[in-house]
Amino acid sequence: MPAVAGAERLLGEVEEAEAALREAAERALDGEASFDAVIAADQKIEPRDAMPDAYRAGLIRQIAQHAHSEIIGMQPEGNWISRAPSLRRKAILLAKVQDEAGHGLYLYAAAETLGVSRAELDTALLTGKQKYSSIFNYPTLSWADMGAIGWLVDGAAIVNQVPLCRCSYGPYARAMIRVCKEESFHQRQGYQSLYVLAQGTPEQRAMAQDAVDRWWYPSLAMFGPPDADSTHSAQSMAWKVKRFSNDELRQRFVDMCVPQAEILGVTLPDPNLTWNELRGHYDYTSPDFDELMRVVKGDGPCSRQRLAHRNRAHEDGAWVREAAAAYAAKKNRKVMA
Ligand code: FAQ
Repeated sequence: MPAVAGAERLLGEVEEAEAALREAAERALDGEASFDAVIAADQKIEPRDAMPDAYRAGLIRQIAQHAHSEIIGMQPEGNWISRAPSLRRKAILLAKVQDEAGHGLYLYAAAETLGVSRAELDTALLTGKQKYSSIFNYPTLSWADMGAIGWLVDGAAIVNQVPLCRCSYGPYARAMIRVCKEESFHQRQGYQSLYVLAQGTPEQRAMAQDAVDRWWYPSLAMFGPPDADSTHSAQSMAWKVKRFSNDELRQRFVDMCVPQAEILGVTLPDPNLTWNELRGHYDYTSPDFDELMRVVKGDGPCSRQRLAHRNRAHEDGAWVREAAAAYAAKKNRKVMA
């Protein structure tokens, strides 16, 4: 591209960015009326925009829980990195677990734009003040669990998270785009891994079926309580943070999994799974929501273990944080000099 055209294009981009900043500043002055107008127009709320305190607090709650889930979610799979059956599977699993750490970081960064610090978020997780997804409180008992988690847990995460790419808060929506692309890759690798087992020896087939039997209902519970009991859904949907209700997304997940299970050659552990012509959906048995609430409150099979492990890892990493902070301070001093 000729230099002049390149400079003109750059100037155009700068002017566009400045106009967006002016517009955002005007919106901030306008306060609540502007917030309502932005939501009604299906546009994005940005960090410098005025927003109701409850919108800010609700987003911090959801984004933080989501980030914590990605971080704690590394544990059940990390358990199998040293026991993967081949170098190829080990490399894939390592990369997947690293991706989850990355997702946690994008999400913590998105939460920080709302005025909460990373240290506050860390403390809230480590002390159990803020929660993380129920699913990561279940144990990973066999290698087939890696396939089942990829297929079902990442599958449920995608169904829940694709609509979040259209969430009304800009930094969260943008973080979700990349997260969803990576989750989609995770789901396919899980499906492929489970498919290999499901076509294998009788022992491997039994292992695949057992993993599906154990992960099915906890995966359904990931979508949260039924709509009637959901405390945040109505407000969250009015603010276009959530685009679909818990039950709508759960149904979408069931409808997606039934044909996939048929191709895999595994059975979903629900005798009531039947196509309902009238509804145009599969009927299914709901997960045990009392169990979900017990797990959410910290009484899951691995809840204590997961939090203790996270606390140990945080303590073990203290020297890395200190070294990184000292290095950043040194670099800053050089820039100022
Ligand atoms: N676990 O009023 P609602 C992943 C809580 S990432 C724990 O319906 P809301 C990637 C809820 O917070 C998985 N708590 O709440 C991966 C609220 O509690 P509070 C994480 C739950 O927010 C894959 C109360 O119950 N994904 O898997 C759960 O409107 C493989 C009442 O519920 C996200 O975080 C639960 N399952 O809807 C990583 C997505 N369900 O705070 C590694 C973003 C409900 O009032 C390996 N979050 N609660 O005390 C969301 O979409 C929503 O927050 C929902 C819950 C749908 C989870």
